[in-house]
Amino acid sequence: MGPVTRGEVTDAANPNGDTIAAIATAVAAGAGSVAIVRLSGPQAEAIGRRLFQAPGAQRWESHRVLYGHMVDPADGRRVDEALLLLMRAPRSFTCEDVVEFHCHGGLIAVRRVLELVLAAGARLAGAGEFSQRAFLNGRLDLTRAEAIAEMIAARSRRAAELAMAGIDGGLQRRIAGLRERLLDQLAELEARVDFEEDLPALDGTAVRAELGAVQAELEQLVAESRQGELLRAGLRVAIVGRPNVGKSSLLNLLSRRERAIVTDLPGTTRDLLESDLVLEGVPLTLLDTAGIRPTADRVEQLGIERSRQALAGADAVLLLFDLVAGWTAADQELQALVPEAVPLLLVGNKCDALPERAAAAEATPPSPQAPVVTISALTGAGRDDLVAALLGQCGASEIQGLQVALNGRQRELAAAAAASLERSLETAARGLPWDFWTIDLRDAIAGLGAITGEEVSEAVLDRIFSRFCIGK
Ligand SMILES: Nc1nc2c(ncn2[C@@H]2O[C@H](COP(=O)(O)OP(=O)(O)OP(=O)(O)O)[C@@H](O)[C@H]2O)c(=O)[nH]1
Ligand SMILES: [Mg+2]
Repeated sequence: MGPVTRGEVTDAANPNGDTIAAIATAVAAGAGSVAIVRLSGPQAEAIGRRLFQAPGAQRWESHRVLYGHMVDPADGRRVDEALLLLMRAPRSFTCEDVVEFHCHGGLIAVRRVLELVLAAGARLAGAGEFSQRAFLNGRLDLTRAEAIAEMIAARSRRAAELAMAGIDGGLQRRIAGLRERLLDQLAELEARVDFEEDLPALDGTAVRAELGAVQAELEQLVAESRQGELLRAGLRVAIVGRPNVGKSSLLNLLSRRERAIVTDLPGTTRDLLESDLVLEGVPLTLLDTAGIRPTADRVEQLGIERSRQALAGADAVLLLFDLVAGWTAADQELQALVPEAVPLLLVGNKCDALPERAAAAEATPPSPQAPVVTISALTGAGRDDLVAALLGQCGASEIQGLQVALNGRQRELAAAAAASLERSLETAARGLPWDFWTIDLRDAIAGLGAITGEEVSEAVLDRIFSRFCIGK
């Protein structure tokens, strides 16, 4: 499939001229007091007029709210009391005629309204179809559309801020700026291919410097994207350790509530316990696990098996040990279970129970293979150091300064573009003629165009928007 054309309202986005509809708000019983059914397309207003009765002399004008009732045209019965918002093309999210019914939030009523809308000639929207139309009609570039989906999925305030920067076009401007710079160089090179004699000589060194500068900036964006990924997806952090070292106490400390049962009996936690929290803006799922030890107890064995699985599947591991007992052979064995690639922190707990803080050093492993922090899950001492060390180990400590962040799709394209520029620079270094330089340069430009949606195929678009939620 070839690249799609954007910018011609309705034609490109909506070849069949159909009108789509969906419930645009969260769908769960009792979840909200208002629910919105949204329609977009040429029939939106006609369907609205058919199903909505506005009493008195209210006028059907664009960007005006009408009060009235949703009515079933089959029997004239009122289905809900509602507000109607009409936004005529092109002044709407999709650049098409849009009608929104703001109904009462009950699930039954809003589904009934959607049924009426569909019976009146609208088609149920696919996932992300409103956003896809907005994109195809030139209302948004691809990075902004993706940022909207990220805003909806954001699990922390920092993640939402980053999504907002994307909605504002921060990423689009950055990428479009780099693409422009490459296009400038391409134009110079191509001109020399055709009209070398008529033009002033081209300074190859300057071209190479510019390509190199763009490449470096792309590589930096790729490197920073890891931080953005953490913000979007969050981290799964497993707390593991021998029984009674204070794992559940640590979970309670970090989640600031009595989430897990704590007792002085070893083997208290029998099953995995998850707690969602946000540390320094990073969303985190913390897993409290059953203490690992040899045991004949069947239930405890099953719990320990789950601990091992959690340990293997985590993005980071906090291996807790008891400072009073010191670092033991059993702790060392546990450490061997942590896969090498997984960021690991050794956390000495119960420092409050040591006679003096200096003694902690003697209780920690003699030649640690991972950073060591000492804390007290009981008093909270060392909590901030632990959080900083954990985020540092996971490469998340730069998150506060992040301005824009590529998602997975964008990162792949940016990395490929940087690699193309690298090849182009190698060609240049070998002293080959100008037209050889342009081959990889063109690929880099196309890759950046695919990030913003300037150059992207229909199949890729479908894949991107199908990840959005229905009604967006
Ligand atoms: N003095 C002191 N006691 C602690 C500290 N952290 C936990 N404890 C005590 O250690 C005991 C075990 O704590 P838990 O949090 O249940 O330990 P656990 O690692 O979850 O134990 P299991 O679930 O059995 O594996 C309890 O009596 C806690 O009060 C600490 O920092 N200092
Ligand atoms: Mg426990």
